[in-house]
Amino acid sequence: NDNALNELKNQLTSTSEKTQLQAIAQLSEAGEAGLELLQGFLLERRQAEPTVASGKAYQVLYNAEVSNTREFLQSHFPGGFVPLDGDGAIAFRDVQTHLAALEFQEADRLSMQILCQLAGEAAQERKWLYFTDVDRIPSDALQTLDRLWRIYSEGKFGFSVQREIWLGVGKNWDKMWPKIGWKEGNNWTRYPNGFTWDLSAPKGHLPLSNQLRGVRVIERLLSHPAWE
Ligand code: UYC
Repeated sequence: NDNALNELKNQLTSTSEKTQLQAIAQLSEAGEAGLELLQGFLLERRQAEPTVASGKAYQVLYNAEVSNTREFLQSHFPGGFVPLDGDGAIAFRDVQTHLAALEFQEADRLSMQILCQLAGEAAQERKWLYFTDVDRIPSDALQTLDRLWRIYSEGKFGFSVQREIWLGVGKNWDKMWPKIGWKEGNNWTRYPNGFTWDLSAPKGHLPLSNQLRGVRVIERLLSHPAWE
């Protein structure tokens, strides 16, 4: 009813991210009226910095499979919710599309591909990063990838999220791995099927960084000047 919808609409503007996310989840199940409120929410935030709440609202609408909603997104956000332009914009847009569609495995693969491309010719050919390559990756590229991962994951995924956890365990990798679901006891989580490719994953689970050649790559990624 109208009262309940109005209450949810108010909750969308809450300063608590959790309250916002709860309201979005309920609106996503409130039929066309709920979707319309979410559309209004996105329009009001079109010029603002994308947030976990606005990213979630976009994701819900993107996956709603309602033709009005599809037309709305197409006319107001034809290039995706986060405006991406400049060098390599197409690759970032691909990542955004998969994240919006909750296709986290493909988004993960493409993210690592972008990092290799930005890290120089050697890394691009090798298709994996050597730790000294990481410093060549521009901060704004890392920040863009991180923002995309965060806003389409309810704030769960992204390098900056991993960095907070890592700092929280005193940079101790042995404590880090089980926390983010990369190791259980003595067993490494197996790529790809051991990993959890949805939002039920633990905080910091994605994006992945292969540990086959040691921790120095992720160490450089999480200590990059981009996060200062
Ligand atoms: N893999 O185990 N991983 C691969 C992870 C390890 C291994 C790719 C993450 C431990 C091999 C990604 C973890 C290990 C390959 C990840 C993990 C291991 C491979 C694809 C938990 C054995 C085949 C991209 C830390 C004990 C490729 C890529 C190869 C692939 C990610 C084995 C994203 C987060 C130590 C044999 N693993 N990886 O890098 O190079 O190839 O042979 O971390």
